[in-house]
Amino acid sequence: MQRYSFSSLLRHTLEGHRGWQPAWQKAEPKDRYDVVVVGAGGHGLATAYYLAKEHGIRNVAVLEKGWLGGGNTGRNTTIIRSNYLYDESAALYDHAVQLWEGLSQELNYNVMFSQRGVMMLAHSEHDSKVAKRHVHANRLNGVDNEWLEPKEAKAFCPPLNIDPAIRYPVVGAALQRRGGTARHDAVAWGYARAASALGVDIVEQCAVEGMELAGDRVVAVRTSKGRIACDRVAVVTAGHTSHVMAMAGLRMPLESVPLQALVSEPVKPIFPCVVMSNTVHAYISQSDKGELVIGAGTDQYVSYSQRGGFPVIEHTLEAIVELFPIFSRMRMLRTWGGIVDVTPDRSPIIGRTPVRGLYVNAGWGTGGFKATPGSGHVFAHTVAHDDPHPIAAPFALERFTTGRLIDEAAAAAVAH
Ligand code: FAD
Ligand code: PYC
Repeated sequence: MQRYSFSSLLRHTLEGHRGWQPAWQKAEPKDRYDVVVVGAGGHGLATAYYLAKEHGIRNVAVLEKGWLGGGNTGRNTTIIRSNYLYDESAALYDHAVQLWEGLSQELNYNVMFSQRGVMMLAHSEHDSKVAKRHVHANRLNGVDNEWLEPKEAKAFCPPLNIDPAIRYPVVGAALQRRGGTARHDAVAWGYARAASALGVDIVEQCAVEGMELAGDRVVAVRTSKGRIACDRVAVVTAGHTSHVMAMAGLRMPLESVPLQALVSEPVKPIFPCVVMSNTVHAYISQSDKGELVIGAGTDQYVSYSQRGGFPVIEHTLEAIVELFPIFSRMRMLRTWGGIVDVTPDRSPIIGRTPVRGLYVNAGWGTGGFKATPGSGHVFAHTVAHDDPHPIAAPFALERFTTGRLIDEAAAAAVAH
């Protein structure tokens, strides 16, 4: 790995970065791979990295129709937590948090993981009962979570308005101290660099446009850069999963809807943690640059437009201003949207499909960024062994025929 001294950094800057070694190699596709990963978001890149690192499968291509990290990975509000209700989910999301805790060292790349605490507000008796149920279930699973009374919530997050007369009064909050945020782009870049160093080909501007089956087995993908033969295909395309899986004749239990976010002008450090209100679909943190990062709810119609409806952010900002009156005069700089793939039970789908050699990792909906390392880790195992990783097994596609759903609508926060 190339290292830079201060004088070489200065020289590179003055020379306009001429001769600067790229973090990952821009590859052109070969004719054949052992595994083709479709989608260079965080999950696809993490999958490729763990395939190479932990399973010795290095003849791997990651094909991306746009630019690396340009999907939901680069569009999300970066909240990380593992306070989900069911045992299966606690295992999956906490596996991810444990990997986050060592990820900068693992990748030798600073992903800026910051465990500043995620506090989820309760605004009614119903909310507080649901939140307390999550607190108890989490603790039984060894996942940290604690109940705070309004004054304790305010002590943890001083800008919070706990006046009981407001429209969404704060009656308490569930706090996961190990939760926090990470830098989304750095996660994609870190995994890309590490995977590329292990021999994985990362091919941008290469859309998968079709799949070739021989009987019930996938044997190749057709792309905008030509046909690529392969033994296995791992689809990790978030909001485009229904479209990609249809190329193999499969219909997915997914709906793709826009989810949007926005950032304010940067200000000095003022907001020390992450706060979410699932009832009003509003969540907020402050980036290291100083911007307030604010997220809204989903639009309630299927769309691939990568932008959301104005009434949705208007509703979110009304709630934010009421909960944090000190932000009422902040100016918002930009908004954007991403297409999220939502399952009926708000849990992901990870595993094999009825087509042999074809695997899918999708349905993370509004909440997959937090799972990136864990998702890639268990999916790589599943693809490498053609057998689900024990943590991934409950999340197989078959649950929609057996009825063993994992209903995380309350924990999924914004996808209900
Ligand atoms: P992506 O990053 O979307 O990667 C999929 C890639 O597949 C894309 O780059 C796409 O271009 C590519 N692709 C699609 N079709 C093809 C094709 N035919 N050929 C080749 N490539 C293709 N999650 C959290 O945990 N915390 C949050 O705070 C949070 N906030 C969010 C806020 C917003 C506004 C949005 C939109 C999402 C949020 N999420 C959050 C959800 C999270 O962003 C996603 O679940 C996660 O990033 C999905 O990662 P991915 O790698 O699976 O998908
Ligand atoms: O899943 O924690 C989450 C989340 C926050 C904002 C969007 N999703």
